This record gives sequence, C-alpha cells and structure tokens, in this order.
Amino acid sequence: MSAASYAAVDLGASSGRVMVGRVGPGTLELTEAHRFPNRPVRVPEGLRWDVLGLYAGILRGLRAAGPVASVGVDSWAVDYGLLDADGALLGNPVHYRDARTEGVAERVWATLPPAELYAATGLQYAPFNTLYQLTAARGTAQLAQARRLLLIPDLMTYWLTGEQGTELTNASTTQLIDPRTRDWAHGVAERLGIDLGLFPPLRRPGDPAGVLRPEVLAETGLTGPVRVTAVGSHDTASAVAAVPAGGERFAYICTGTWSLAGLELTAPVLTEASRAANFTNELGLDGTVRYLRNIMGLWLLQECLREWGDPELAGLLRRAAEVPALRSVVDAGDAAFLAPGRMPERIAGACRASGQPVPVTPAEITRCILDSLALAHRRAVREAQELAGHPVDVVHIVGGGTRNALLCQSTADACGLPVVAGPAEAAALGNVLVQARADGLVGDLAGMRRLLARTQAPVRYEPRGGTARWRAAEARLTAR
Ligand code: ADP
Ligand code: LRH
Repeated sequence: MSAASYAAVDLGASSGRVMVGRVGPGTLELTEAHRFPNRPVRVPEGLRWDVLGLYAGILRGLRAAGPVASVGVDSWAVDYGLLDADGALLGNPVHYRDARTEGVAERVWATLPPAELYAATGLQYAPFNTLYQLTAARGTAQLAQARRLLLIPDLMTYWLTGEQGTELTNASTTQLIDPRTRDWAHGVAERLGIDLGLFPPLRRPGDPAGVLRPEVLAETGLTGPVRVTAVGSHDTASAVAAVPAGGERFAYICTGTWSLAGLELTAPVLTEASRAANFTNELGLDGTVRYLRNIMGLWLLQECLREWGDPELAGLLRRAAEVPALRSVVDAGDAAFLAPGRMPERIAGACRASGQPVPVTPAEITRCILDSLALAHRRAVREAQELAGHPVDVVHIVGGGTRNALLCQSTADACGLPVVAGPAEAAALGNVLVQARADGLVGDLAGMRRLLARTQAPVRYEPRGGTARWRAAEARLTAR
C-alpha cells in the first residue's frame, strides 16, 4: 500500500468529530467529515453522557467520510458503559463531572492509603478515576446486573464491530493498571473488591479491533470489509503521539476542555514528591509514560460562555487581550471548578476570597481565566521537569487551545520558553497515524513526529520577558 485514507473518530468533552486522514509517502492531510456537539444531559439520577447521540454522530460522520481503509476511535478518559448478559447497554454512562464520587475517595483510602495506591498505579488523585466511580456504584442495581464494562471508545468500537476489548492507554486512566508492568493492578482491584473480570482483555494501539458490522456498512454506505484498528484510545494519548517534537527535551500541553501539561518519559515517576504534587503516570504509545498534571483548561471559559448565552468567541478574546494582564488569577488546578454551573460567579468569588480585584465584565473574566491557565501551565511545566529530572527547551501546545493566540503567547511568557503551537486536531492526527502505522505506511513515533512537523505547519511564540510578574502572580496564589 502506498497511500490510504483513515477515519479518526475523536470524541472530546465539548465536541465529537470524524476526521479523515490521507497518508502517503511523506504526506499527511487531515479533513473534517463531520463535527457534532457533545452536551451532557442532567436527568433525575444525575449527569449523563448522551452516548446514543454520539454514536449517531459517528455513523453520520463515517457516511460523510467516504471510503477508508480503517477506522479508529478515541475519546475522553475514565468513563464507561455497563453491559448486561445479552451485551445490551445498561443505562447512559455517568459523566465524570457527576457528583456521585463526592466523599468516595476517603472510603477507598480507609482500605488502601493514598501513598500505597500511588505506588501501585502512579495515577493522580481525581475524584472521577474509574476506581472511585466503581466504588461509588457499588450496591447499585445496575452494577449488580453488569457482566461487562467498556470504556467509552471501547463501547463505540463494540457497537461498530461487535467485538469487545479494553485499550491500554485509556485503561491506564482507570487507576487499575500498574504503569511498570503495563498490565492490570490485580492487588489493588482485589483489596477494593473491584471485579477485573468485568473488563474484556487488554489490547494495544495498532492491534486489530474487528471490522464494521454489516448493519453499520448499510447505514454508512461504506463497502466492506472496513477494518477497525485500536489506536491510543485515550484522546490525550493520541494527542501526545501527535506532538510534532524532535528529540526528547520538550514539554507538551494538550489544551481543550482540559489542559494536560507534562512530559513524555520512558518510565513512571512514583515518588512521594510526585504524589504530593498530584502528577499522573498515564500510558502512551510504544512503552512511553505520559507524566502530566490535569489543569481545569478551557472548561472554565466554556462554562462562562454558556452562562453568557454563547457570545462570539473571537470578539470576546480581542476584548480580553485589551484588559491589563495578571490583575487577578485563580488556581486553575483547583477541583472546586470541576462541577458545571455559575462559573463567572465562582471565578469572581475566588478572586474576592484571595483579596484580588474582582473581574466583572466577560472580557475581564476571560482575561482572568487565560492568565490563570498560563500560570498553571508554567507551574506544571516547571514542576514536571523538577520531579522527573527531565529538562526541556520548548513547550508544544496541541489541541483546540492552539487557536487561542492570547493563551499561547501568555503560556510562552509565563514559562519563559518558546511555545510551538499546533496541530489543533492532534488527537485525530495521532489516531490516524497509529492506523497508518499498523499498515506500514509510517515508521516509529519519531518518524510520525517528523512527518507531522513537516506537514502541519505549527506557529511559534517566543517568550517576551517579564517572568518576574508571573512569578509574583504565582506567589499570590501559593501564599494563601
Ligand atoms: P475537546 O476535545 O476537549 O472537546 P478541543 O480540543 O476541541 O476540546 O478544544 C475546544 C476549545 O478550543 C474550545 O473550548 C475553545 O476554547 C477553543 N477553540 C476552538 N476554536 C477556537 C477559535 N477559533 N478561537 C479560539 N479558541 C478556540
Ligand atoms: C481529556 C481527558 C483527560 C482526562 C479527562 C477526563 O479529554 O481525556 O486526559 O483526565 O478527559
């Protein structure tokens, strides 16, 4: 095969998309076949994902994509659907921002203290890790009936193919994987009474994952057989694979609903200092570890926009750029911002509580959010280097946030390092390249990155000085 087209299904927390990647010798082109919103739905029992709507969007996207050699699916992490003995979905998957995990960690830690849990799994503490979600679900009628658990991309893959598997990069976000063996953490599951038998066998990026079912072919107008290939099904794993870096001395920030800021390493960092700093060791392609911190990300802005009736973003960002920098900042790593609702008020409240000027207008609040994100990026990039003993010369930003020049420039200024921004659709590109690699069209991870650097034209932002102001802003937050 000398050239081929691949469909990447990439489900982000704010939108899903089906992208088509055309890969040939030294060429890589990505086009959008279909994009659809991803909006959680609040029902009496809590916040749920509309997975049927997402699946319908995928089918529509595959129809628009036209002939492809194979399909790969990636999505946000940690969430799952439960299947009954007949293989039917038991209810809508619970959203990771649902309140059901409040207070659950303390129950888990009574059996397995946080230090032991970190030593065994290397995962950050986040209330929504699958391990805590499954503990919260204990005793429910739904879990009692469940015979299978499929993470979201694995559920979509199952509906497309009829085949079940658990893709490793996403499994590493469950907190049930040992990052050293890259296999299940059996001891952790046993001590917490979690049945690993619910998960189908592990598969790895590049493994075959079946072919599109005849009904799917009929609905999408595609001619079979169309293969489905396991990719880095955690969107962040696919995005990191598509960071167009040369060498090893780089940090990355995947900016979308979340900012995931950190390093690519060859072994996990499981020290007590790393745990205290809440860095996570998730698994990447080819034996790599994604050593990173979760920062609230553009979620803060998305939620404000929702409250403000969705004003035009470009105009708002222009006005935000005119607001003086660093008047007030909030801790963009604070889990207090995890839940939806009343975001402008919560941000203003955090500024007031820390004795800073209170941002009032949408432009002022937007500036506060972007400065706060840049500040959190600075801190994560610095601390990751210190904790891993892995220095960097450049920060790569990928994901939707690369379209926000103010955020990219502020991050360069805050870090005191050049920022190389792009590609915006990194997760889809990483997804496509893993499929193409399975067909022998591209080489190893370094080869994939060279191809990306040559074909995806990133934008470079140089730091403009003034790091002392960022240091002072950081001190304002940490002094509290
Ligand atoms: P996810 O995959 O988590 O749904 P994306 O990577 O698609 O997120 O990024 C979405 C974010 O990118 C939006 O919330 C928005 O802040 C930012 N973004 C997208 N398009 C633009 C744009 N044209 N200008 C500025 N920011 C943008
Ligand atoms: C980003 C992401 C992130 C997870 C979060 C739940 O989309 O996958 O890596 O921590 O969603």
